[in-house]
Amino acid sequence: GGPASLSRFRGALVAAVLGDCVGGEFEGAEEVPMESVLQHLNGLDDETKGEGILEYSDDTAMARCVVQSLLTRTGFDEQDMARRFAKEYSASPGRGYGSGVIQVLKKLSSPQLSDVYQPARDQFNGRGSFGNGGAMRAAPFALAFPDLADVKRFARRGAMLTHSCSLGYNGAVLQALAVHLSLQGALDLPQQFISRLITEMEEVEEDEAARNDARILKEAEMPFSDRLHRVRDLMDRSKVSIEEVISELGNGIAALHSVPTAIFCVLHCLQPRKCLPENYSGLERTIAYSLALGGDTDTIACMAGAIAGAHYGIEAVPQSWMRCCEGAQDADINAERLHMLYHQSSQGG
Ligand code: F2R
Ligand code: MG
Ligand code: MG
Repeated sequence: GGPASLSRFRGALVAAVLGDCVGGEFEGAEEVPMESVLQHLNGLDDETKGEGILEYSDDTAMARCVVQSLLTRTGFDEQDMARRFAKEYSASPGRGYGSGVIQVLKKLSSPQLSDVYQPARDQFNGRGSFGNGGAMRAAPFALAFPDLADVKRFARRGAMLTHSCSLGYNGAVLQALAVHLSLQGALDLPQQFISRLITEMEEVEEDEAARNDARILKEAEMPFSDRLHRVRDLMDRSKVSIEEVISELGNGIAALHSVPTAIFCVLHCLQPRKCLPENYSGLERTIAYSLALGGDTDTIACMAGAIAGAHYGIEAVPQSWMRCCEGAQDADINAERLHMLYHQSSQGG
């Protein structure tokens, strides 16, 4: 489809769920042989397996809250979104949430709470979380707002409900930007895509609070921009090993060690790769490659899935994968609703 087509919206939201569901198998594993990944993915073609056999985790649970909130409120409403996060956690606490964010979600359910951003600010002795929990649920912001400034602003504020450290919320901004650009067809020109992300993030990271957090955490002055430069360097190389990707970009639970990695997975898998089956679509390649990195596989595959799905569209999603993953059908329906909201907004309605 063309820029911002329905197929791209469906691809983005559905593939994020698939990445989370199929990635759960390997989350936390240090080494994941590609053979094991392909065996796991081939198993999804087994017709005898029931619907929704692979459960989604916190990544999808929170993204669903973001989607429902944006649709119900026809825009960003922090009170509503915070209430949905808290309610979802209390209804299904066993979705594999980060150990820190649980405190925030419990506090958000208090009727006495006057500032919904306060619990996030109290995390980690007032430093806030730099985990990737804000980024893993950021894709819907790109699917709700056509304007780039809105995508950045609301992805940031949506993440700050749980992640007040700039190394957490700026990861969400970067993920939402990547989905936004992919939706416009920007991955047709990969070099321009990465350059645009670098330019945007350099502007985002000019901020005093971001510079201060980076200093305290002893990271590069502009941590995400720095990692995106590394992504560009790796893209330019004819051969890159999984070990090099992990050592240059990371595969961990911090937004800084997973959002640029997810972006690299998408870029690296735009072409067929020797280690991956020839019959795989670009979307299948991206998800399989994300799992083979090990570490935070559900989240990296979820974020890479959203960016890749926005590029390839729903046609690249295997039906068998969709049948096996809890929440994939719901995502498909919600993508259509977001597509309507997005196009209403772009017409000024
Ligand atoms: N949590 C997991 N996976 C491991 C546990 C699975 C579960 N126990 C099970 O077996 O089912 N996955 C999910 O968590 C990630 C998103 O985490 P989020 O929402 O960012 O949480 P949190 O707690 O805010 O941060 C995660 C950890 O990062 C470290 N951290 C963050 N900020 C820190 C800071 N300022 N100082 C020190 N450490 C900081 C802490 O260890 C946090 O617990 C996704 O992978 C999702 O899939
Ligand atoms: Mg998870
Ligand atoms: Mg994870």
